[in-house]
Amino acid sequence: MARDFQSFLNQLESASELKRVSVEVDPYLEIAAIADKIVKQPSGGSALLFEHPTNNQIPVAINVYGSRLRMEMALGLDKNERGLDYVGDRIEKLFAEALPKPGGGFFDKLTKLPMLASISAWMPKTVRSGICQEIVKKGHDVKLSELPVLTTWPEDGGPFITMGMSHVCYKDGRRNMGLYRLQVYDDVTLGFHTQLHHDGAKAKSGYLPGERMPVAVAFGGDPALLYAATAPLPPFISEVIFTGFLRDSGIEMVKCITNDIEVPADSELVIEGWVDPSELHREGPFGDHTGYYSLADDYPVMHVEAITHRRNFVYPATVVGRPPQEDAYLGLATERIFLPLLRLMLPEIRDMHLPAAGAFHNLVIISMKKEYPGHCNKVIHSIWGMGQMMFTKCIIIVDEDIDPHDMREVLFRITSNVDPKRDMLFTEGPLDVLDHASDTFSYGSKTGIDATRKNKPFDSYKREWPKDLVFTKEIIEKIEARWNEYGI
Ligand SMILES: Cc1cc2nc3c(=O)[nH]c(=O)nc-3n(C[C@H](O)[C@H](O)[C@H](O)COP(=O)(O)O)c2cc1C
Ligand SMILES: [Mn+2]
Repeated sequence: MARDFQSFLNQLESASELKRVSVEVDPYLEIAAIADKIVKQPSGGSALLFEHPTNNQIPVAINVYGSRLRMEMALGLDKNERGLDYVGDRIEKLFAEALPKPGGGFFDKLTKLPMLASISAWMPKTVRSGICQEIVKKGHDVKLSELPVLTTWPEDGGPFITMGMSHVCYKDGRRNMGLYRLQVYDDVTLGFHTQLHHDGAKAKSGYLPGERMPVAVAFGGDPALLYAATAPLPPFISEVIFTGFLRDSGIEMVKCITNDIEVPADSELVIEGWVDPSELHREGPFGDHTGYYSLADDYPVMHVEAITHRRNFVYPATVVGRPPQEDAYLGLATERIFLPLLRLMLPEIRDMHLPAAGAFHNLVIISMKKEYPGHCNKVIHSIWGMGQMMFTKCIIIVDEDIDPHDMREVLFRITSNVDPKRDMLFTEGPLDVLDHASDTFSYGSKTGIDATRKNKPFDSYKREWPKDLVFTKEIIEKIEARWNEYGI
């Protein structure tokens, strides 16, 4: 089980999931254009290792997470027949085991001991040294221009770091790790793009103007870390402990050279520094995951104090852009892993699909079992109240027997079952800050569409709802048994 990025790349190469590019390729647009073409292949193409970026000795790895298989490999699930759904099963079991059984008494408590032991195994362990500090550069030796940072789209405001996991510390000591892009302004300053609704932004708002919030941006390490950095975890759950849960073993952490933040010891590269939340600078424009350039806006600046790395490090990058991109597979993992959690609160939900084209927040399709009048509306409103799902612009509900991943089926049900005036619900609420359709920043309208059959007694439909066209089991079996006879 690979626990550092380069071991993971080797594992991918052995599984024919990684291709090396040995000719010189330019980090300015060229690498991005190649990666964009590869990731749009049907199952995400292969991971790429650009061994010779122009004017640079540092190899660039891209599209590492860009397929369902590689996403599963990153979480150590490729040999598990439930794949990504297995993590959801574990979360469900964890909750089921944690809750005391009525009348369970002492023996019930005893059965919880193994669970408590495994939880302690997920905790990070502080170690004294790590490969990420084999080389330490401070003061005048800090030069961000030495990194092969990509410029991904022609009208981007500059080069952007896209696979750096920012570790920050709340004022009360809690830690947070998130994947936020960083615009390279010069050799020692970066744009710190923590969006309004994310924990990264909340952490910095606890610091007074002029105060320095320590930050460390780590790259690589256990391949599951990157997933955790993107997962919509509530603020009280540490992404590093969550990674320990995903891998069933805690991450080794080492203290930074210039501040008290701890970073995964097996990281490829770490950029240490600080952010004064009151110091803002123009950030962007940037070709974003919405498929458009997001407008330039003011964001905090990160001042770099040290760069540390392993002796021969690889620089991880990704292209953010018109879907599908590599992040669609991170989103797929979230869809599968968080479904059981959602079902803990909304057990009527059967399945859920966030199509890549909807860029995470634009479209969610849910299949559910309808049990009372207004049930679909209840689920739609609940989704709008659920963590980062609050951004969803359009929620579509289909019946429990409909596969929400089958877009042909979903479109058929929407177009045939929906009476638009009756079945479309409109409201207003928070939107992703990157949404451009609304007239107002981060606020706008939303719709919920009830595409279920309108059966009595739950719906006030006055006529008789027609039956679905289905062949009987007998006739299906008969034609299957005789299929070769037909000669077609
Ligand atoms: C490739 C990629 C780039 C991202 N860039 C940003 C970004 O620049 N700013 C941001 O706030 N979130 C960005 N995100 C989303 C966050 O990583 C994600 O919402 C995460 O759950 C936030 O965690 P937090 O709530 O702990 O801050 C990005 C996600 C991906 C997959
Ligand atoms: Mn968080």
